[in-house]
Amino acid sequence: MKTTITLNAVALAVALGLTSCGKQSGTSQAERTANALASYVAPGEKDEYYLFYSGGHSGQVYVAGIPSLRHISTIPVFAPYPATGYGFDEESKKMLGDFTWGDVHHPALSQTNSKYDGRWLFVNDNANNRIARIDLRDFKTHQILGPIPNSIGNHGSSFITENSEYILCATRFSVPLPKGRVADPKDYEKEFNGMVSGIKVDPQTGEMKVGWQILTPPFDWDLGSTGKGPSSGWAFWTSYNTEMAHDTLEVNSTQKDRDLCAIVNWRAAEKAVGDGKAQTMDGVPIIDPTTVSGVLYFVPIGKSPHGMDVDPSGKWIVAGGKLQPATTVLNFEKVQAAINNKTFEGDFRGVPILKYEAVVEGEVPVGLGPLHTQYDGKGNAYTSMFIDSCIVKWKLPPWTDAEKKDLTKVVLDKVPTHFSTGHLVVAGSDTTNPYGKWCVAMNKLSAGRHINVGPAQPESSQLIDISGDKMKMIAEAYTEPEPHFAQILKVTDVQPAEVYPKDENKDPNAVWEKEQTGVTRNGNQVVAKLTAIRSRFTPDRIDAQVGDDLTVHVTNIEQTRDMIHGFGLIEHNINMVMDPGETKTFHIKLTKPGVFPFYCTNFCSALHQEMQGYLVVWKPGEGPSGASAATGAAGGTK
Ligand code: K7E
Ligand code: CUA
Repeated sequence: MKTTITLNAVALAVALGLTSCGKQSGTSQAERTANALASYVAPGEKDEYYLFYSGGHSGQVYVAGIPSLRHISTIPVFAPYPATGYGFDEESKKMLGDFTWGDVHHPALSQTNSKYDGRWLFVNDNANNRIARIDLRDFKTHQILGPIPNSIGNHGSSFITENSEYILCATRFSVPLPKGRVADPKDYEKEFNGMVSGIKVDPQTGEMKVGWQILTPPFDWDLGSTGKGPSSGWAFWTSYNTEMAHDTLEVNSTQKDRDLCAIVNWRAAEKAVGDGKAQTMDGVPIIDPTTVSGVLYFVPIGKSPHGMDVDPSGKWIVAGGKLQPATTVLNFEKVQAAINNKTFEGDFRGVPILKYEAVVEGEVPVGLGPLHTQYDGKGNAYTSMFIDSCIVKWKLPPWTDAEKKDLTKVVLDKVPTHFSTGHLVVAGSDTTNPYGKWCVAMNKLSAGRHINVGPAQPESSQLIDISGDKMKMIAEAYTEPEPHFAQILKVTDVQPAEVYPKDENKDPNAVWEKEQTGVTRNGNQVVAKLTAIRSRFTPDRIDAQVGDDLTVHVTNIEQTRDMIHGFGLIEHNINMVMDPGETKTFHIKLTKPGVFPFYCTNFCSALHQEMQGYLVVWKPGEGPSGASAATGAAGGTK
């Protein structure tokens, strides 16, 4: 209770700009020039890295460049995005299903041998329990999996294993399972459960499916991280609410000094399922760790922790304290020894709790509100401080005896951020080979540091040079709500396509020649196949009548990069956008008579404005024979 009040007071002070970690010193003209040059990408030059950051409840992923911090493009994932026609054509509409938003928190680049392989980017949806796969060949969403059965609040995800075998997810919320079962929240402890899910990724195609799940007590699982090297095959999550409160969580879930983190042996989970030790619920093999041992362990971490990040060596696992002014460093070798020697301090519902003192290397006094930790691969850790509003650089173990006695000695540097930093990202931190060099702080408050845009303000991102002993604040930019985590990928580590080659277009309704185009009728089914090329649609007239089911396939037959055409249909809420070589389809029921122009929505040429046509919807029984009788003439109904 007391902590909560203090915390709120501090948070308020931060919100008012009253406190921050260290003073922001004025910069000299020489420093300003040097900083400007460090992030300056001259016209015609290119950034060195991609920054993929989650768009939070916008449901999207944003792509920026580093070091410029310029926003370059938006990849729509969980929400329609008319700019690229996403959510309007049949394929993307089907992927979105019944939802028009999602809450993206943690993007994860695919890995091979714990290094980015430049193939896919996976993102989670906290709100509707989904995972999406973006293909880095075309920077587009190709699959949305979910809602995942038996899983509610897909926040502790998406954490990828060393060779992209699995996306691992843990639930933020607990409910009575299977979904649809109802119990009184007062019976939370007994009736509610959380879940850890292993989402299997096809190594060739990236196609995801739910592999297995591990039933957990109704703790609120928080951030997680996967192992590598010595911790290969393991994964780790923090939790809050091991109090198992079901109301007023602000108070009731912050009672204990320590919460239990989960240590999961995902290879053992996979094996247990193979050995037939799982029971099926809602079609998914479920492992109950109270009866299947070796899959799940707990370790106490103080207090209401948040981030949980494995370092590039795979030996050190760092938990952010959130309500404790320290990060906790676990030593995986000690974790392994404690498991082998059964150094437990009891159990929770049959799951062993590792003895805290046996597995902890130390608590590093980084300051107030440590959330997330990243690494540069040179033995340094960087922790974001929500309350202190700064990034703290500190030294990972091994520590000297003198350092062990006084861990303030391993805190090396602090740089103020503005304000209330959530996640931070260091380039390649979650691989065995971080690129180092750059860190981006993603701040929750921008507190009027930009031109006034009214009561709601954007988030801010700040670029920090971490290549030297001292961190250097270089630049800042503003972003749409709301970046949580991000991934940084070297531009040379990915090879995006320039166009969709014609031979690869397997859409049975693709048309490339005028002779293949046209409008055909079968009963009340009207099908139009169009080509789009600078600067015309062929055909540019579609006749139909009220009551018809109209299907329109448009193929962009260009094979030139960036020659994009749109198909916007007036007063029908349709806007498809076709990239070069792409075919898209929409389907509508025609309910109102009239003449409805359609036009190219994406500027494509000097005669872009002229790229238009008409959908003529006749009243039943009216119009030319083409509207009511079967047609199929090349060039459309005339
Ligand atoms: Cu810290 Cu969802 Cu990763 Cu936001 S979470 S900050
Ligand atoms: Cu085609 Cu504008």
